[in-house]
Amino acid sequence: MSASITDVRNALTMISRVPFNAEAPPAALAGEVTPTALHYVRSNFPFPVHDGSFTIGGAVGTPMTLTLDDLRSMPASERTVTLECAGNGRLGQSPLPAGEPWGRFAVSTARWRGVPLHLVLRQAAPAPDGLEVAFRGADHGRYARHEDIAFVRSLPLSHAGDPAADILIAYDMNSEPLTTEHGAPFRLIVPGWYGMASVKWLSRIDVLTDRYKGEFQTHHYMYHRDGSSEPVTLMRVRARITDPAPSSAIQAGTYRVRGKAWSGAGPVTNVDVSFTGEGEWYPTELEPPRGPYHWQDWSFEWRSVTVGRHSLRARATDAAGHTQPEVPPWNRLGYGNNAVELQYVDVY
Ligand SMILES: Nc1nc2c(c(=O)[nH]1)N[C@H]1C(S)=C(S)[C@@H](COP(=O)(O)O)O[C@H]1N2
Ligand SMILES: [Mo]
Repeated sequence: MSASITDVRNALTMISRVPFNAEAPPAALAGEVTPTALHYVRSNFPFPVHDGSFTIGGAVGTPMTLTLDDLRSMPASERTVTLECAGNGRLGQSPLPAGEPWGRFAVSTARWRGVPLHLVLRQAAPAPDGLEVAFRGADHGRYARHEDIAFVRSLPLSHAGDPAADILIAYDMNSEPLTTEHGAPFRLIVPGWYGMASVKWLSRIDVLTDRYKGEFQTHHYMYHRDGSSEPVTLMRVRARITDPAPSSAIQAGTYRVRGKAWSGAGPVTNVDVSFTGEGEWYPTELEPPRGPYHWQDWSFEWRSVTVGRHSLRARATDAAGHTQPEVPPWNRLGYGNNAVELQYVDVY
């Protein structure tokens, strides 16, 4: 076991040891990016052994195998991307769904560097009747009713091959080579989507002429509710108060409340705060956006704070017109809980 994995295990809040799942510490989410050792980790299987290359095949004119050196010799892009697990906030859903018991900190932001996916796909020359692209991780194991399956997710070819989608095959995270837990030697980064789309430990890319129907595409990562189901895709709009920190006490007077907000469906256009239950909402000040996929900083000057307990809430709205609900949106597997969070603060 490498030193970096041990460090991460000590710094994060562990949810499960094998497969390794852990939340970021709340304090790590106040910064511009999350330090790699504090970035949440989500894995469905034990960390795999990776042979250092991946193959592009299926319905393509030019199948090929690429190594890390091959990728590093191609044109590179860097993107700062906020990644959130679809199961983040599951503990806030009621009745409690099955699944990893994520609290609120399966969300982080990192700077990813790698090759734009569309360049690699173009070299492989997808067939004209290509419909989807399936991405396979090297990790595998027993899962649900399966003896041994790999982690595989697909995207529509129209999205995977679109330069404007800014999808990367990333090999660096925060200017260092990817660590094992974040998908070394290379992984997909799909900006705007919940984390499951960003396949780690990439081992195969296949262009398909049919819809992909694997476990992680059509059984898990689906919103199941009232007999209907819908795939989990873009991150829902969400705001978070980072300062004052959870369970902190502050002095009476004036206090600048700070936080983050993000959405996969477009820029955050408003964040409002409230200081009472069912109370009035006040608009906050948004900082200039740092980038299209980077969480949005906001702040609010909270004046003449009186002694006692106060209930703080922040509510974000995005350019697509989505606003956070007050009540957690329930679904059977507990995905996409973007309900307004309550953070109480004791003032002395
Ligand atoms: N190969 C593989 N890729 C994967 C997963 C996995 O289990 N196996 N988990 C996905 C999920 S559900 C999330 S939320 C993100 C988490 O990425 P991180 O561990 O780097 O934070 O990885 C995604 N990529
Ligand atoms: Mo996830």
